[in-house]
Amino acid sequence: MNKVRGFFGSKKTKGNGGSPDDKDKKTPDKHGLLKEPWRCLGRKGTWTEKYAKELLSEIQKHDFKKTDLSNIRILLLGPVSAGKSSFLNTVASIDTGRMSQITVAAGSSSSTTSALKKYRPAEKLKNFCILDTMGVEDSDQGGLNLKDVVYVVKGNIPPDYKFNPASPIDEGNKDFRSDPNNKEKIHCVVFVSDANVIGQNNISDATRAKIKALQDELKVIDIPRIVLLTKIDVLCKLVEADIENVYKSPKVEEAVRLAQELYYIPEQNIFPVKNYENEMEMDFKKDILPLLALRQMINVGTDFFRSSSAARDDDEEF
Ligand SMILES: Nc1nc2c(ncn2[C@@H]2O[C@H](COP(=O)(O)OP(=O)(O)OP(=O)(O)O)[C@@H](O)[C@H]2O)c(=O)[nH]1
Ligand SMILES: [Mg+2]
Repeated sequence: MNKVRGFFGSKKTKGNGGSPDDKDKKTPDKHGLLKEPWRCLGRKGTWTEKYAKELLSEIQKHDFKKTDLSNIRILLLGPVSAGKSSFLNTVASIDTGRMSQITVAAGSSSSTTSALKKYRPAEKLKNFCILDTMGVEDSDQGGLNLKDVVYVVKGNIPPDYKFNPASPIDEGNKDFRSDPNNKEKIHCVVFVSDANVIGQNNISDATRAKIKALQDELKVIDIPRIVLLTKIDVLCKLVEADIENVYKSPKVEEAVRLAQELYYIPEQNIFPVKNYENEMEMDFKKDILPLLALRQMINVGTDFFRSSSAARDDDEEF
């Protein structure tokens, strides 16, 4: 058997087909869990408070002092009710160390969030800010318009801008920033997606078309893209019972595989999470998955910022 360990310790089997040994590992045990995890927490990773703290300090280690940037800017995109605002509240809760609600999260058929909301953690976390948006819906009549998304990513739209799905922003609008600086641009785009919708492979053709069109636009800018798969506790009862089961859950593994196909994003950039939603207390174990996702967002966002700044500096020499 020829195994290579991927990014974050994800396990991949080289060669075609799998040995009987591999098939055995893919067969769930009597509880319904895989015998071998489909991903590991990482070399040093354990489901402990110590590890949660280590992730927290890794996120803060970047030093932007010699640059004109103070924060990596992360944009959350996704359908209505995918869990975008809940992720923002989850990050705020980790930052403050207590259950925090800085934006309204509620299940509803039309988007609860309608303005571009910027959140910058200020207590335990630093180095990044997150922008929450209105849901991207299948039809162009409701939710965020594709044109608006591209303007947000390029930094043309200011925070607190109230979206109007019937009328996308245009360059003549008084709020339009025609020459955004580095601090105003997005450095990492995060597609937030309900793992239950993905897991049932229940994606409409209209949604697929919209995702494809968005991906094509974003590829031109070459901006890093990450997928957050939310509500894994609803998808898998074993995960609801114990978050540690996430990497042994066949349902979560399948949802990650389907997300990879839908978004054309490599597996190491797809993160299953369970947001804080109606908990009364924080739980360090539940902090670990959002922290792993955040760490990657900040790492790839930093790389993007540094390479685009380097390209700009090169341009200036001519
Ligand atoms: N069980 C569970 N529920 C979640 C999770 N994430 C979000 N929810 C619930 O899903 C519903 C929608 O979440 P929101 O965070 O409002 O979704 P949104 O993407 O911001 O939606 P819009 O702003 O309307 O576009 C809320 O009732 C949340 O409590 C999760 O990981 N697990
Ligand atoms: Mg919202």
